[in-house]
Amino acid sequence: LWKKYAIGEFQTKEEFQGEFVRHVETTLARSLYNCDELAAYQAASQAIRDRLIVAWNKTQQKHTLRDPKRIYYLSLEFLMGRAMDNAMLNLNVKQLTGDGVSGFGFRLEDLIEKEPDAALGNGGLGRLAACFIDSLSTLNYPGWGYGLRYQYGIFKQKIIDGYQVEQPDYWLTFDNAWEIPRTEIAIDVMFYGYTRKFTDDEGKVHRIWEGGDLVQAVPYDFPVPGYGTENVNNLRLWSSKPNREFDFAKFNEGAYDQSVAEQQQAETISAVLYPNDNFYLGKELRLKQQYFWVAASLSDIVRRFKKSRRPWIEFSDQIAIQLNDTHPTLAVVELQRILVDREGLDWDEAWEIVTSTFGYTNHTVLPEALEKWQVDLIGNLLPRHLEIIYDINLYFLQDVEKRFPGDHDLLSRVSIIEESNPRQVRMAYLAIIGSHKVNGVAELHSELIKTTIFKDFVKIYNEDKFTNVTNGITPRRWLHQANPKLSKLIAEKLGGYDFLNNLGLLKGLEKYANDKTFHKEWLEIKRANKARLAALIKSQSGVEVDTNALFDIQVKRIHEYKRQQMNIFSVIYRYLQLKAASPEERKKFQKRVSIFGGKSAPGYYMAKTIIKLINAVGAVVNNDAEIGDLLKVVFIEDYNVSKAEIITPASDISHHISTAGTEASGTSNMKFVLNGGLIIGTVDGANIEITREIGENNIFLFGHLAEDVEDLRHSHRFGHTELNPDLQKVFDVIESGLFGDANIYSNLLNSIGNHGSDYYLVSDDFASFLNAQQQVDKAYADQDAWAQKSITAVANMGFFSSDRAINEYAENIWQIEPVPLDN
Ligand code: 26Q
Repeated sequence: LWKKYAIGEFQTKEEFQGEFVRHVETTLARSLYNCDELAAYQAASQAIRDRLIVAWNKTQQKHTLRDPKRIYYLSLEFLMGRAMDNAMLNLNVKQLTGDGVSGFGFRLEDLIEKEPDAALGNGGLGRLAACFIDSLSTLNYPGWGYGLRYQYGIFKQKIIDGYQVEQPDYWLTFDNAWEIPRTEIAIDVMFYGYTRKFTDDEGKVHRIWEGGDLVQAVPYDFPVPGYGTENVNNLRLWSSKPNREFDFAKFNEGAYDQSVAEQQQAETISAVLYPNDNFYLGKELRLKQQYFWVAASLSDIVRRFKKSRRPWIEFSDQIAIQLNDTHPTLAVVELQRILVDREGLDWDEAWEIVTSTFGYTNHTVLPEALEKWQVDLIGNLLPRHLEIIYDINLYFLQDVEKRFPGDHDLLSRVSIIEESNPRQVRMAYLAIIGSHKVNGVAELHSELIKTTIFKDFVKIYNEDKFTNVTNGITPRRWLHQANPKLSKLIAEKLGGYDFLNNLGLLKGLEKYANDKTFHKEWLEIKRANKARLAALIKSQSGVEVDTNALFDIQVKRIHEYKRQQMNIFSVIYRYLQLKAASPEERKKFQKRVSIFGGKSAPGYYMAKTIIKLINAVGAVVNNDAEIGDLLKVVFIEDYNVSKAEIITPASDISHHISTAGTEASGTSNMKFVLNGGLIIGTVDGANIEITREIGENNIFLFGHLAEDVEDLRHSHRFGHTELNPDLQKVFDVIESGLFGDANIYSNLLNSIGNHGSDYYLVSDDFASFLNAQQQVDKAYADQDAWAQKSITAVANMGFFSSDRAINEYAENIWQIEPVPLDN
């Protein structure tokens, strides 16, 4: 395969070294004698970039020539992580690059570490977008990502005195080899202004939008290489720049200072990623970001379509646009505006094009995460768009009224406009109405949206407007790159690396599930990965952990619904049991390292309290000589994609313990199992499908089911529910001040006990959770049985490749085909 499709000219170490030296001397204007690690990383990345660009150009030319239907994936987040290792693996040049740089006295691992993460996302949704564009390229689909080029990614997390402190992530300090600025394609985007009626020569009445402020959108292109193919797709990220003409006017009036101030205003639009995960904040700047990115992307897409000189009716035969959550929903309105106001199409004809172009993916049922923008905010910033939203709503409600005459409750329930004070635009409803398909991200989630938040729309539309595409992850980054040892062992058994393009082939491992020699190799790799994580922990927090201990991991955004609080309460419970035990009894306990990581939204008080509690527990437990290696509690600072690549392969068990019905899918659950870690989880999100695939003997499930949650919450409100007694013991010791001033934790504890609502059912699930933990300890004691579970699980993870997910989108939603490779 590689011979046929290998990209790039440097075939040998020497040729690479020639390119490397050229870049040190010309691109960096330095000499080899004055080349430190950072410069070496930069030179190596430039050499690899050149190879990428060659293939990228070929791919884009081929697509221009053949003009196939393309998918545009609109996402306000792309959590890409580092690019170099991935590019080397996909271009199949890692070995020779490593040999090449070592000839100059560098270690490739050290150079890789010099690259800052492209952390342009919060968590699951952003990382999903990154996995999806990897799969689009790998499967030879013509597909582009469109996003924002934030100057500051998700903040860097410091832990100071046990508390989270945020620091800005300015990731563009050094030249970024992985992006190509396209200053020549800058696009003007308008804000504010007013609308005006106007009659054309034929007496037709139009409304136009004018008189607003202009900001320029400059694209930066990020090549996205596929694996085992020469196909390289494009991720286009927009950066905001002041509009030159606009500046000049002010400048000429002599208002130089004001002109510069406005310039800075324009630049703020793409300055910073909003750090809330699963939480909606109605800030004007966020709305500006959304429109800026949507308008630039659509202008680009429409321009490309117009170059083909096809009739408008063919628009959706050529173009599919996927809305990654409601963040790009204004695209529905913007396309309708372009078609009607600018291109002169009739409303109905335009609307048909719009609705056959868009698909909408929902990622949450949490009410606090659903976007609703104040009508006045939209009306002021985007006056024409508000008019169009009202028209879309009018026609929609007229249709509903015709089909369900007299049902006024229904009309007010499904109206895009919520008649609250102030009035709000319900973005999810607009996205549903403007799309031909709506999908959830795991089976349970897709059922839940049909029966809860969107149930009226199921009645209004055909049931098959709503569908499911279960999430997936790319095995290239999350197995091959993150866990090279395991990938190699698997390749040895399966006779090659084909499984990286066809993850179903992992099934071939099943026949080794009872092979004791294989168990040894398998567990040895786990041990090595645990040692790698232990070194990271030691270097960061100074805590020494025993790699013989069971590594128990929960890394993800900190959120009450994800229930890190329940996990740390169970750790405290374990500590109390250890303390109460005699030295003899203690020896029977399974050694554990309880590892946490994740960021809290800066303004999320409860989540920050949970972080403080975890760190405070660590400070007590880790310094208790009586306990020693029996229990360690670690909080890993600044969890990000690069750290996930170290952490994921090192887990024995990981936690995916959201209150049933709250986690739409989860994707780290898939990463952990693919790397041979088992999981303890609730019957929620993709855990359910993981169980179905790998077998219920190979997962530790616990807790109430989604269907019971409503009743339980009701009983909290009206019944007298006692706190679980074991949880009460935990609360007692927290309140005794063992982990510092108890007042710090009182709001957290009162949200659960003390007549708190315990909305996330921590107390209701606690007994079942402790029981599942015991099962884990018991199972881990038999290492061969454990290895057998782990191997069986990995063998059955093929379904969770993002390649499978992307093929489903392509077939059922986008109607796109791969573009075959040239020979
Ligand atoms: C909205 C408005 C204003 C500011 C921020 C936001 C915002 C930002 C990010 C709202 C939500 C998000 C992120 C949501 C997210 O990551 N959801 C996760 O998506 C994953 C991929 O489908 C799922 O696996 C997770 O279950 C889901 O929580």
